[in-house]
Order: sequence, then C-alpha cells, then structure tokens
Amino acid sequence: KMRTIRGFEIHDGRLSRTEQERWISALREVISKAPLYAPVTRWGKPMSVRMTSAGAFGWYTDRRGYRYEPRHPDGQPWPPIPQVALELWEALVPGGRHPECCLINHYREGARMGLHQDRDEADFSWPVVSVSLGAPALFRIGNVERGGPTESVWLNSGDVVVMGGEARLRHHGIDRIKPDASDLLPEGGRFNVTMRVVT
Ligand code: MD3
Ligand code: FE
Repeated sequence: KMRTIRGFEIHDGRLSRTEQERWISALREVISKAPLYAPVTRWGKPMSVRMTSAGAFGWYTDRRGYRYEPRHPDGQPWPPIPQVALELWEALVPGGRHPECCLINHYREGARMGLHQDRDEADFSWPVVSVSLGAPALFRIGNVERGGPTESVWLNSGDVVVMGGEARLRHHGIDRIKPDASDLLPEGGRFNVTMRVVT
C-alpha cells in the first residue's frame, strides 16, 4: 500500500471514504472561520490556487514575499488545527513535535502550482504530511537542485504523502487536476492539506 518515489512516501488510499468525509467537514468548519483567498506573489500575481490555514501559523505570501503569519489576511487568528489532522499526524510521526501549520490548498479546474521548494520552515528535519481530497492531481517530483529529470504521479482522493529525509527539500508541484464527478465534493475541485512544523 505504501510506495516510495525519490523519498516521497505515498500511502495510496490511506483514508477510507468515511474518513475523507470527516476531513471535508473539518475543512468546511475551518473555511467558515478563515475563508479561502487567492494569495498574491511578491511579483503581484494572484495564485490560481486558493488557500487558508489552521494552527498557530499560516503560510502566507504577498508583495513582501513568502513567510508564515499568525493571522488570516482579515486580521483574525487562524482557527485551531482539526482533531482529524492531529490524529493522522500522530499516526505517521509518532512521539514527535506537533504540527504548527495546517495549510489548506483548493484547486479548481485549471489551477496549478509551479515547481518549488518548501523552505520557509525553521527545521527541515521534520517531515511535511500531505492529504489529497477530491479530484485527482498530477504531482510532479523533481530534485533538490534546480533542473534535472522529474517524475510525475497521480494523487487520488484519500492518498497521504509523507515528505521527510531526502524528499523534504525536493522541488515539487501540481501540473493539473482531472475534473472529477465524485460526490465527495459536490462543487468539484481538489483540496490538499499539508501539516507542518514551522518554528
Ligand atoms: C515536498 N502542495 O502546499 S502536496 C504546498 O498538492 C504544496 O497542493 C501541493 O506543494 C498540493 O507546498 C503538493 C505535496 C507536498 C507538500 C509539501 C511539501 C510536497 C512537499 C514540502 C516539502 C517537500
Ligand atoms: Fe510545496
């Protein structure tokens, strides 16, 4: 059930349909308090992915650049990390630190995320855990240094990926999502949730 590609541990179908439904209701509660918004890069371009966060810190970008912030752009603190997320983290990273950021990305048809590294966190020895929900997404995995060959893998609803060790600083991105008719998300699209230790 678990496969490793370039250090990415992919747990296919880790979440049952019932667990996925529990995740979606938890996400809807977070989003009701901290609405999804389209972040703007330091070059002033809105991202096609909409985002929000839960936890002590949320990942943030605006014309000042990428960073973690303790508040939503509306000025409110981010809502607490849902219990279902803390439980999955503890199952995959037992006895370690707890996540301080739960970043929620929402992809509509046509949304994408270019190849990038995640390096705004203080300590890369902690893994990032990612949960995919809704439409399948084409995930591209690259290298630690820029350039070189990449490999692509489809991430499906209920898949969980653990990025630790050599994978933690690899370039990665989402090329596209596949329009999905499943009834998990009647509005369509895809959620990706990442849990991170930030400080
Ligand atoms: C590898 N998200 O939020 S999840 C991101 O599907 C991000 O929304 C994508 O890249 C998405 O930064 C891909 C897989 C992922 C997430 C975080 C990582 C891979 C990662 C952090 C470090 C290395
Ligand atoms: Fe990333």
